[in-house]
Amino acid sequence: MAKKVILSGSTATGDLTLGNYIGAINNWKSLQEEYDCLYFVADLHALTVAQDPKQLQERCKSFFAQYLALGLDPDKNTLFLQSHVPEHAELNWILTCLTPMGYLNRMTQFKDKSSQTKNINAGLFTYPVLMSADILLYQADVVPVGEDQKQHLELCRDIVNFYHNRYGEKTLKMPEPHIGKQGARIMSLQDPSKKMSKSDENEKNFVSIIDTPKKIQKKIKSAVTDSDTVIEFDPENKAGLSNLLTIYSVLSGKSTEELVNEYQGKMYGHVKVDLADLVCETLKPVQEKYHDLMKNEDYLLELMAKGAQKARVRAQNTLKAVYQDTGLVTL
Ligand code: ATP
Ligand code: LTN
Repeated sequence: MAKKVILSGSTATGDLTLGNYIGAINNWKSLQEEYDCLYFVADLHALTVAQDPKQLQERCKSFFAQYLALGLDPDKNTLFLQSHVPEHAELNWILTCLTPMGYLNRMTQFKDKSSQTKNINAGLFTYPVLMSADILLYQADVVPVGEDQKQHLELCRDIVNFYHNRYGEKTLKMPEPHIGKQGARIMSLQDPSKKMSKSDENEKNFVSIIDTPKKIQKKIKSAVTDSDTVIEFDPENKAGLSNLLTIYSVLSGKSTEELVNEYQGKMYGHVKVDLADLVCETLKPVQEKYHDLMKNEDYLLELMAKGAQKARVRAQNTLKAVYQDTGLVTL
């Protein structure tokens, strides 16, 4: 039987954070043995925020190297850049013409992001439609994402329903979201009421996977906790400490209860020191691999080209069927 298709991506708006690693990439990695996985760098999505062209170009290469360094295997998966497969932008247009404005108006990520930005572009508003195109081009069965993307996945499912009602059910597959239980939402280190984001203006809010050990130590030690001293896992009343315990738990493989027992009678500072060491230790081999990869740009570009070629064949098949369904003349 054919393997199930898994697809996911991350927006190239900064370096990957511990949140992305724990909430997404770690999960992607565990799926690569059993499934037919496609993972891409969402560089077109990054353009919804003003980007310096030179910086974006460098970042996309670095981002791709970060995927590889975190353990995504280019032989087991299809790894590519979104803009290298033009069918994403083409299907995006067809789906934009099917999506009611009212549905997009409900998207909370748009509301959050547009309230923080002065110049809001139409791409930020239609962002989830491009995301639907990404998924539907490859007939993905399952889309592993963090909790923040759940609403976008629901919109994608609505779009599939619209499409099925208008053009029939043979071309587009209905995708299912897959949201990991633990670590689905890692919070900001300075403001544990909001999620950790790689594009956060304040870099103290996140740990990037390529931060130096010194920076990692500093950021974790200065993470905001409460003024109490009792070690408890209580995300509502002790959001800062609980966030640190969640990260600790995922990276160590111990449950949060085990950690709470282990640190009973100790101070928050002890948790921070040990966690900072664990994060540095976990990221050490990742960073070594990353720096090696970055020394060899030709190799990175070669892998990108191979990934894009594999992805394109599949994307073209779906797009052709969509063009036929919608009444466009195909040659
Ligand atoms: P941006 O700051 O540009 O919004 P981001 O850090 O929120 O970026 P995305 O590229 O939007 O990251 O997300 C990539 C993947 O990582 C998605 O599956 C998303 O759900 C997951 N993810 C992002 N932030 C977190 C987080 N704080 N905790 C857990 N998972 C996360
Ligand atoms: N919007 C996603 C990144 C993304 C994505 C996708 C994830 C773009 N296209 C398709 C899954 C499937 C985010 O995590 N911000």
